[in-house]
Amino acid sequence: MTTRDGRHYRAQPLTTQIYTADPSAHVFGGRIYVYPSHDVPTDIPDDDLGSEYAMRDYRVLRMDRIGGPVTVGPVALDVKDVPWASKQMWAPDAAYRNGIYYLYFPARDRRRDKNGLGAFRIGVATSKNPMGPFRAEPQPIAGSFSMDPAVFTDRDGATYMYFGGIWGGQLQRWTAGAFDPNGSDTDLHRDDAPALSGKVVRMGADMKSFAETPRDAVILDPATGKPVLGGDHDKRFFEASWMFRRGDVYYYTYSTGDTHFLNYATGNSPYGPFTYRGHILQPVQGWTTHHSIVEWSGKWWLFYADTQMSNRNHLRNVKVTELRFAPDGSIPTIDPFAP
Ligand code: FUB
Repeated sequence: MTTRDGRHYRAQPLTTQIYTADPSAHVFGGRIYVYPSHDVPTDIPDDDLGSEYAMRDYRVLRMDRIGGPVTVGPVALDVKDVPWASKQMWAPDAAYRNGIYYLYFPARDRRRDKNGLGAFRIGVATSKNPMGPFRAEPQPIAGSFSMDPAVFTDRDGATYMYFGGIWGGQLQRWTAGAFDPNGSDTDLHRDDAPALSGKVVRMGADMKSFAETPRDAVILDPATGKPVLGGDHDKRFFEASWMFRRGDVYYYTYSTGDTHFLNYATGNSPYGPFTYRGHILQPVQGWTTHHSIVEWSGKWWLFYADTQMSNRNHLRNVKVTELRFAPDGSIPTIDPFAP
């Protein structure tokens, strides 16, 4: 299929049954499970806070092989069953430990500040089935804030959550350690200062708590050896953290938001710092770009989303394509419109 202006889509939607975005893919028990956002139609106009992303529940996708049939699960978690959450069930992730599946998700806290704006928090829900249904903990994870959780378990069994996002993800409102309802809607407007960082935190053994205070996942500019600057929108972190390890290299990957790239930076520790290496994916059709990367059947795969089905920013569809590595570990940039 081609775009409205005649370009060729690299991949086709994994499902056309529902709108899906922010795909977090995992291999559990030899099958591939994708934990996406479940986009829904709304008349809410697009704004810098992402108000049009008014999602209310999650549904899990399952496939036996990449390219094979995709099963769309029933509702795995609904906002009405999350005691602390009010709205905007944004990008989730999942993990498995000792017979339990964990679903991590951001949502707006019901407790509202004086301006009526709920801060984003990150919650956790559990199930014995990777497709759910998941049962939510009554409170968000203590010490959590902002959104886009991505959970990574290292070879030594330690598990880390990467999270955060600027603009609608609110990281710019947390610089003083507490939520500032009067903070900027976008970023700090300090182009010559280090950019806001995504966060990384080691999880407690219960997989439902933070074992420490979240730290900055700092991205260094290879040209200066210093943190990427706030004004460098092609390189700086915006949202959509994802971590994977290949050999002894930790790949911290993320979206640049308003410049619409997926980027990667590498380091030798799950905490970073990470040195910026380049773009993974050129801009897709649609405003947001958000992904996951998994190894399956001897190859690496990039799950991402665009707006092929709707041509509307808030009604997305997830896709998958192969991701390759050069001999030096670099990732050749993928063109979402090339065959
Ligand atoms: O899907 C809602 C938000 O849009 C996600 O949390 C962001 O990563 C962006 O994809």
